[in-house]
Amino acid sequence: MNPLDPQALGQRAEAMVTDLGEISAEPGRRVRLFLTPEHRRAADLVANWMRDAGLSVAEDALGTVKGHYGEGRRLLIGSHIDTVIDAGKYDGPLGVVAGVLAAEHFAKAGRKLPFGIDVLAFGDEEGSRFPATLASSSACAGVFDSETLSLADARGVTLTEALKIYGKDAAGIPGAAYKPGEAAAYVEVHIEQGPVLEARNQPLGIVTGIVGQHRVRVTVTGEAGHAGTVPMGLRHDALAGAAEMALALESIAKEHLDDGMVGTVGRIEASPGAVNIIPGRVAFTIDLRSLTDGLRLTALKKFEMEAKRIAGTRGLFFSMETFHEIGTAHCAPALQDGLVAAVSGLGHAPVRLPSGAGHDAQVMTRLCPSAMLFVRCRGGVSHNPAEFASVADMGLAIATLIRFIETFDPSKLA
Ligand code: HGY
Ligand code: MN
Ligand code: MN
Repeated sequence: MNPLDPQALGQRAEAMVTDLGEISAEPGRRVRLFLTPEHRRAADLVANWMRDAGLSVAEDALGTVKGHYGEGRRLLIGSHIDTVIDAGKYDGPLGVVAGVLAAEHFAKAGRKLPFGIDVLAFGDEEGSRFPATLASSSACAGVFDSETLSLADARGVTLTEALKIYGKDAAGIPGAAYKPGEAAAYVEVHIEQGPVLEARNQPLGIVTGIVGQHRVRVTVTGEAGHAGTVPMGLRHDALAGAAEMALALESIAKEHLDDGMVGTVGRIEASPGAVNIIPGRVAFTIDLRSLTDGLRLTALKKFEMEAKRIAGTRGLFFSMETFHEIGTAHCAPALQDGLVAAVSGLGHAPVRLPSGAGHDAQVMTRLCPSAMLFVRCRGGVSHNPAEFASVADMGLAIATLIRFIETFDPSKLA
């Protein structure tokens, strides 16, 4: 086996993640959305990394950049290069950089493996531009929902139109899918985005499963009115009602802490939005997650009933619409064991843990056995510019990925 230098790998990863992190639509914060000029610049940077690493590069109809090494069934290694609004620089890019550096290790040595490696840079995991998420990995997994094409962003630009502007043709999306059997496995390196590894004082974790989630849009309609003249008892205040519903969501989620249930109202808009007008209409989002799909569905039903009761007592109208749902995905035990062996081989105690965050791996499990390697991040902070992973931990993760590849045997997977 070629010698590995985790520290050098970590330093290179930090430099690459930092370069990619400079690409943003806004000067003061990191915003890189699907099919935007920033996505184009990021994809071009990643494609150059892949070519320099000795990979051949292609791009599919949804803009996923694919770096190809070797022949035979594919070991897919990837993550996303889009971001949330005001993002950190590691969430997504670390997984792409890890794939490039791991593939380079074999390409530069001219190592012939009993399988090929495809490094994938997905353009839409966060769902920050269109009201859907995981579009690019869904296309690679052959499960892209064509209804997504008619979804529009905040400016009313549909995904179809955005693809055309980006120079892609939606007709090519089916061709983005790997053929059955072509992909032997998918592995994703990602920051943990939580506090567990830091609390356990361990650099790396092996993901057992990725929680299922619902994303729901709620609309509450009441009656706008003069903030000074309408007595409290005669109001139909949409915002006060929405606030009570948000608290109901919180208490429902707290009933299932043992299942890792979390409920979040991440965005709320009140109209007409003037200081002296009682809000007549409120729209807010719900993000509900839990390890057990059945519990999540029951909790959502319970929320809906509670929200209807609240609306009834306040003389409000209530409606809700699910715009994204994905079930809990279980990581392949054989791949988990391969990662555990690689982490242990590098002298670290492997921690197995679930992922409360969604990932491309969640949809790639529908294509092939999939697994994730988590990297400790400071304070568990993520979706925040303060996000941080150390050079040492990133280097260990890439060394682990290389060791995993050296022992990976597609024939051992069902
Ligand atoms: O929302 C998530 O869990 C992921 O970061 N997109
Ligand atoms: Mn994220
Ligand atoms: Mn991510």
